[in-house]
Amino acid sequence: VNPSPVPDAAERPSSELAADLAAIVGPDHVLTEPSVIAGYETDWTGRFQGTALLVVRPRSAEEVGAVLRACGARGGGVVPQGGNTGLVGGATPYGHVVLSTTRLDELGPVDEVVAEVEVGAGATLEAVQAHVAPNALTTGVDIAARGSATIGGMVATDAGGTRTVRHGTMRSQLVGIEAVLADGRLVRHDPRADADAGGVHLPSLLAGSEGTLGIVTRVRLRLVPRWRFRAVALVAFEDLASACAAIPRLRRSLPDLEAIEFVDQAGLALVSAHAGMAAPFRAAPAASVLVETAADRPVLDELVAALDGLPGLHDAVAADDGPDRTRLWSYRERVTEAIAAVGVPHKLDVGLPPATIPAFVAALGPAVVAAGPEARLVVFGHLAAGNLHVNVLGVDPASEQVDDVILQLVLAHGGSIGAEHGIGRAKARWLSRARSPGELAVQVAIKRALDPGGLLNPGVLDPGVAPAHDHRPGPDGR
Ligand code: FAD
Ligand code: 2HG
Ligand code: ZN
Repeated sequence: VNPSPVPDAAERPSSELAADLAAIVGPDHVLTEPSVIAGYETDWTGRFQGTALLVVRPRSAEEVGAVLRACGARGGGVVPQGGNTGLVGGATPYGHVVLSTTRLDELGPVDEVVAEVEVGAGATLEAVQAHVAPNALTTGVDIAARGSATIGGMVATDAGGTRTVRHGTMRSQLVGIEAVLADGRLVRHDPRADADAGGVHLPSLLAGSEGTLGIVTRVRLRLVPRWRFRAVALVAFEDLASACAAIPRLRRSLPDLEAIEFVDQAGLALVSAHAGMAAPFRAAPAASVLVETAADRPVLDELVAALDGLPGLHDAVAADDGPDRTRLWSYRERVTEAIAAVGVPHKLDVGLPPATIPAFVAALGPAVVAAGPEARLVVFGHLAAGNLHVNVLGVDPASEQVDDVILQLVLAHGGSIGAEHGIGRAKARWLSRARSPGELAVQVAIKRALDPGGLLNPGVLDPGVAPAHDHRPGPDGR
């Protein structure tokens, strides 16, 4: 998907800028060779394909500041990029400089007293999890892209994942933050004590800001216990309504509930075939739900008892920690990679009020069929959070028609157009439909105050952005 040119996209590669940046970060960390920068120009799905003026890889917050000052002086946008696993085109450059954060990967000492750790924004989630594991701690947020996704990218998108039912999203894990603003100024929120309130909360301002307000360089993260015992069950429900009705019962009966995740029939078939795993149930269920509980005491019996007698439950497979648990999680965690192996999907990460989920999903089928004879629907996601991932395969990646139909359906069901992946470029033009005018005015005012030149991530989270691919009327008829 190639958005209409943003004003600075006409800027040509500048050897002068490259030389200025090389003086800041060293020549090895300014990349201009087309074959080397190709990986920074396309998103994880392959749907968003842009071009980078160049890629610059600073090693410290001071270098980030100097890079932004140099880029600001020349004009032209800067796109922050971490692991490039984002799914809304938010880290894809369209003639911009890519500022890669992966060298900001320091791992600070673990503070066991308060269960916190300070890490560089470019550290991957997996590296942080491995770093704190010897202290019997882990991160509150966990996502399948842990091997590449960076802490800075996860803060910028306010990532959710499979444990939000227990620990909330990335925003809730933030104790302190360091960032560089568009003019190169360093700002920090570094509380001396855990109890610290009052004033504008910088971590909250930057969480979910998708690289448009500042470049996150360092983060102090709250950690959670790495429980000694886990139990997981993959449960077959006769329909999605029964699966949804089970949520409050499971919340009540499982005090240590960590995940309630959903995969539809198409998703389960796709992932089984892709991963070479046998189908988990004899009859393919309409709704497969993965339930996990974790504590410092054995929890498998408790989980099995909680499932007993749930209305609409047809079958279940349960396991405690070990290879069987990994296998059961694969049916959920590997759906994204199974979809990617088949084609370039349209991805709509949306939030729904729980009561509307069955009706919403029932309405998706006919809506997607109308998108074309080849269209294939896969729905899965974080059921307890009302967060569904609607994926459509077999539709021209450049067309936005099916995206519009689905987002319209989301709003008609009282839902939200972005749940955990962010808005990026993919959904920017829908912002004016999904947020109140007052809320948008505040967002625009904050952006103007912190980045008056519009240097950071042009087009992302921008309610005034032109339709991403072509000039068909937008959702509000413009
Ligand atoms: P990038 O893709 O590099 O960037 C994402 C956004 O953040 C862009 O707007 C970018 O400009 C901005 N950004 C990056 N770094 C910084 C920084 N240091 N400062 C300021 N802005 C920055 N997401 C979920 O929420 N939950 C999931 O369960 C989940 N599972 C996934 C599973 C797979 C297999 C894949 C491929 C993706 C998944 N994602 C999930 C999406 C993705 O991993 C998250 O959005 C993640 O937070 C992106 O991190 P990143 O480092 O790759 O960011
Ligand atoms: C997940 O929950 C991710 O697995 C990816 O958020 C969702 O691929 C998707 O649509
Ligand atoms: Zn998700």
